[in-house]
Amino acid sequence: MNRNINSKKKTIFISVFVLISLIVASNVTFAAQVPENNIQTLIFSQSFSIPEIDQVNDYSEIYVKEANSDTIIQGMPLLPVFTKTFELPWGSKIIKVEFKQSDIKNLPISKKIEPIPIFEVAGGQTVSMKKTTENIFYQGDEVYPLEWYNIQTGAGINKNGQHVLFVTLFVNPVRYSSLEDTIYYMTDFEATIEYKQTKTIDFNSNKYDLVIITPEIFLDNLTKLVIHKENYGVKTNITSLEDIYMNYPGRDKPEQIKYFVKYALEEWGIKYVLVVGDLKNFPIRQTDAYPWTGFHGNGILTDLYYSDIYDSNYSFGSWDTNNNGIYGEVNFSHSLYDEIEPIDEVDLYPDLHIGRLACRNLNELDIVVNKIISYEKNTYGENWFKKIVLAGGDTFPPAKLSLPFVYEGEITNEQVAQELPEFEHIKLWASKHNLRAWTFNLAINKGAGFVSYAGHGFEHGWGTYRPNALRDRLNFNDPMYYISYVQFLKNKDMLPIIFWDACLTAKLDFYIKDYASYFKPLMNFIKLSGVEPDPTNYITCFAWSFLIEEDGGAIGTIGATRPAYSYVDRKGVHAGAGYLDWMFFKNYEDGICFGDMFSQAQVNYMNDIGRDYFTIEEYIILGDPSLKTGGYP
Ligand SMILES: [Ca+2]
Ligand SMILES: [Ca+2]
Ligand SMILES: [Ca+2]
Repeated sequence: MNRNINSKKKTIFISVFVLISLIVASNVTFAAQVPENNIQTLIFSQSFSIPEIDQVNDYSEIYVKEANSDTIIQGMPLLPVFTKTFELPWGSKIIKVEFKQSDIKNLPISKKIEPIPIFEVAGGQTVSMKKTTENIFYQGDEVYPLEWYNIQTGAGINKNGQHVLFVTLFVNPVRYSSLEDTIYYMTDFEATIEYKQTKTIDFNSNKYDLVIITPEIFLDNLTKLVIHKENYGVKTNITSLEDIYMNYPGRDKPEQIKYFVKYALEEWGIKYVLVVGDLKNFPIRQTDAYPWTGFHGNGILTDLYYSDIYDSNYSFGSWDTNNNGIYGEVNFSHSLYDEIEPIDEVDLYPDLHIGRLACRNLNELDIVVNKIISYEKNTYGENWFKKIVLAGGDTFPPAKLSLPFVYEGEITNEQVAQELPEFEHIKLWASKHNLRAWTFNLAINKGAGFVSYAGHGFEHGWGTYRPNALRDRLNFNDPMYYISYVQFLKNKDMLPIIFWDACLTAKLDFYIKDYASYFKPLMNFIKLSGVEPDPTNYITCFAWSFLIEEDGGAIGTIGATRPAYSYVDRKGVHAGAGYLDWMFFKNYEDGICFGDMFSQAQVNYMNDIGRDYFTIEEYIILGDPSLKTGGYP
């Protein structure tokens, strides 16, 4: 493969752009000239207010005004974090980091600092949150977090579609000793980062914008979509899987596909990859980053594998750096601090945008292709588009060990709503008594550009609790929605993009035994029959069912291939599925493509919180990533 690396002009352009954008950001200075040895320097400083201490119930809560994030390690103390992300030109390598903090001061505290809840699988179906100071940290003499700061790098695309190196500083302005009942804090710091350019690639060949990868059986029926995309100036290539398997190297089929995507990125300058087929027709990567093995599957299914091409050293991201055939390995055997240790180096920052049409057959493909064409042609300027349906309830009622009167789904919905001030907000909330299967369908039938549901989810539907429910299992008193209700959607051409901030809705390997786990008689019947069901006999999952609904449904959905967690309290959304949900809508702007919104949500998540392998990998797009939201003018 010939790589074009001689585009000096473009490299200079990007350096200048980054220089300007960073100087505009507060408190950042750059060396004005590039010295001869090519080493550049970035200096960033920040002051912090003195920490405020609040006593809430049995715990102390710590606030630092300038902090923009929190610690998120389950079972450990909840402390403020300050994060700052820099975008360096693609190919930059960090040579040196210097971090100088002010003199450290301390304050005594009278109550233990509030622990972060532990998410546990409870009742065989859903996940509960448990707050406890059982963690060995609370009895020990360590100071937490262990360091004043750490730094994270990843190679990916930014909001403007440029390939960059993300460099994020995570600073802990407050550290805590439980044994001494004391917090230690800084009032300012200065960080100096030296870096130099080690590599360049010209990603701007502009031969194609979009590559559709499909098994041959779907080729002919995709011609219509290619013509439509070309008509709107989206240069589209279509390549068959059979071709890729003949011509590209790789240890297995997903790796061959990934090498082809890398080729298309470097030689053609593509931005979008659309893969076509369910798991029988198009493979997916299974990774190890799943904490609840055996509970609705083993390992995580993810298409991000195909779009995270480079690691932070700009090498091909194999996701199996120890070469043992297990991808995205992590160590969940909790150390003292309950941290997840990566074993394989996985970058996770997407280098292009990906989505999947999980078609089982030509009939499903034709339905979805027709919907995409009609959506992009007819949506522009329609009033219905500027509405968002926000659905949620009390995701973790007191029976799930959460405080009363904290309605996590509704809190998440509210944060999403604030990101879309120009949209009409249709709130279907358990606390308003208007969240029901029929009100959900009615709201979609009236037309909405987006739907955000935050609550519990299954392979075949959703359900959430009424406020302060005292039961720990959902029942018919709670708002519930099943896959069989999708057929009653008659929203025709008014097709929303739906974010399922919930477990399992995109479990592409859904099969009869998953279903039976909810219905004991069916499970008993399977056991009695003595025949082990075929796990590759896939059933249509909930998120996909909205795309193949002919009279309406959705134009695209985002869902989890495995159970998910969401960390939300009365102060807002901190991590997990809810954070990704919030970031997805935060990235909406007029005319943005579906895939760009989602990739930037992934980037924001990692820059704000860190590499949460579980959440970032398990969420996938079902739909066309190059879909123009709101249609073409
Ligand atoms: Ca491995
Ligand atoms: Ca990457
Ligand atoms: Ca709650």
